[in-house]
Amino acid sequence: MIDDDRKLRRPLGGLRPAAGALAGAVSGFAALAVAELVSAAVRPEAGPVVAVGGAVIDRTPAEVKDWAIRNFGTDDKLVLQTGILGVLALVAISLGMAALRFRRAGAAGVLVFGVIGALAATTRPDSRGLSDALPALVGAGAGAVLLHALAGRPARRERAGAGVSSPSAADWDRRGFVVAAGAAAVASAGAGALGRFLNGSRGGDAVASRSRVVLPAPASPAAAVPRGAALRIDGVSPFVTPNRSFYRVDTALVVPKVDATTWRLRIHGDGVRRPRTLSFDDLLRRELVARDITLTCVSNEVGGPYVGNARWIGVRLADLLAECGVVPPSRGGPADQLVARSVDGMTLGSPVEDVMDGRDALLAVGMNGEPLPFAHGFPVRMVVPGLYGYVSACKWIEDIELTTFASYDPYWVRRGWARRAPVKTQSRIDTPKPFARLPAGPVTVAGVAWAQRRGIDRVEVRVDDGPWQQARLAAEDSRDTWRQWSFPWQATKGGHTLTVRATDRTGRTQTARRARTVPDGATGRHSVVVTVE
Ligand SMILES: Nc1nc2c(c(=O)[nH]1)N[C@H]1C(S)=C(S)[C@@H](COP(=O)(O)O)O[C@H]1N2
Ligand SMILES: [Mo]
Repeated sequence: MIDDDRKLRRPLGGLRPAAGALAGAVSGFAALAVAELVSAAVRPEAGPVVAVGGAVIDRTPAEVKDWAIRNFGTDDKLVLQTGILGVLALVAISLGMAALRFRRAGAAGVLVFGVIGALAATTRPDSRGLSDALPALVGAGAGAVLLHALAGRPARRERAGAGVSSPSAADWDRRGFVVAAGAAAVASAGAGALGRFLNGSRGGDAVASRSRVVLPAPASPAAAVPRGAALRIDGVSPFVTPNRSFYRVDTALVVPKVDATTWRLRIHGDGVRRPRTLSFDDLLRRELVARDITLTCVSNEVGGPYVGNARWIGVRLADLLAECGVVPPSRGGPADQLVARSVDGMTLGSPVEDVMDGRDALLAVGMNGEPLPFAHGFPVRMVVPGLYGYVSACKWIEDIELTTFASYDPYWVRRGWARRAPVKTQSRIDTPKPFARLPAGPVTVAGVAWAQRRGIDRVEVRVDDGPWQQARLAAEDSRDTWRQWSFPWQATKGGHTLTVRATDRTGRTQTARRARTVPDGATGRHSVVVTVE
């Protein structure tokens, strides 16, 4: 045992560092693969990469999160997980190289990372307790044992006898090592693939419950979208955003799959004289309304993509709250903040006053004619017209607590975002695209503008430093939806900057002052530079 190390050093000869790196990489891979397999038995959210990723997201300052969204868009989570895997690969390789010299220390290093993963998994807000530690611990255990074995894989015992000609001891041992490492890698790939498969096919009950949902016809249907609300112009965002292209912003590395048949929503807190717990069927039995509402993310840059318009079906939250005995603060109620909590531990806080002021604040069960997609909050989410998503649109909701702004800061507020965040008036040029090359002559400039709760009254376009010229507004669906606009432009040769601004029904024109998204939404005007040839 004592001279394991020496034995290895000799046969592997000049390949020592490479062998160490390989041993480390294979052991790290094995650890993650076993963790993946165990997470399929526990729950996918407990997997170490998911858990550490979640912990990183939670600790990411608002500026950095915004930078990530800006640069990677909805791929931000993929980038994060790839980054974590990259770091782990480097660590594993280093540990493998260290293990050749300090065999125990290498294995211990792997275990340390297992403990980090386990800590992350058990301290997630949606953690189910100690069982969440298992994937990381078992995975790291497997990785540590493997690294210990590979790093110390003894040379061929002097079985062949010194005098017997064998091609080369070094070759034999090198091959033995490579075979062992290769076998471990193949076995790990199998375990990992099985884990992936099981994690991917999990949530069967949730999927089945969603496919069985039949949304009743809303007692209060949405008014038909007026003819003329949707312009027939190439390149303009469609008036209704299809579910598959609706933007998605959330912190969930694994999309929660909630079984609607066991789902419950609890309503409780300050001034809730009749607390209630509702099932999905309880909601479907209530009067359903359908409403077109444009949803916007506070992280949307001027001209950015995080805005979409859908026809939501749901129950009116204000009615439900009133039945529970909730009174808005303006009528003496004690609670001014409604905190919504999701199954993944997210918290979002909305002003009770806004939710109960007569607007169509919904507990939505349907989106564009189908049950909510899993990524958009199945079975139930909130949608409140006029408020940015992070202060209103809780997906996978399971709890509503009435409280005060003074006594509780929800998730995003703790990370530097504003407590209250009504949507700001904004407009966007959808066509032409930035840096487009266009032929001289007539060009249709077009896009969307939104000022939920207020409505859009005017959109103007400016070419270079010219005068503001009125764009043609499409018909208004409701003041809670965005409004398309178009502007016929006689494009002349050269480079041009097109700028847009909107004026809402309060008469206020979108400010030119640029503000960043943090803390309560970007301001400024969208412009697009084009070249006319
Ligand atoms: N559970 C949960 N709900 C959430 C979030 C989240 O991270 N977790 N993000 C919010 C934010 S910031 C926005 S903008 C909207 C986006 O909704 P969408 O993904 O359906 O477009 O969901 C909100 N609801
Ligand atoms: Mo958001």
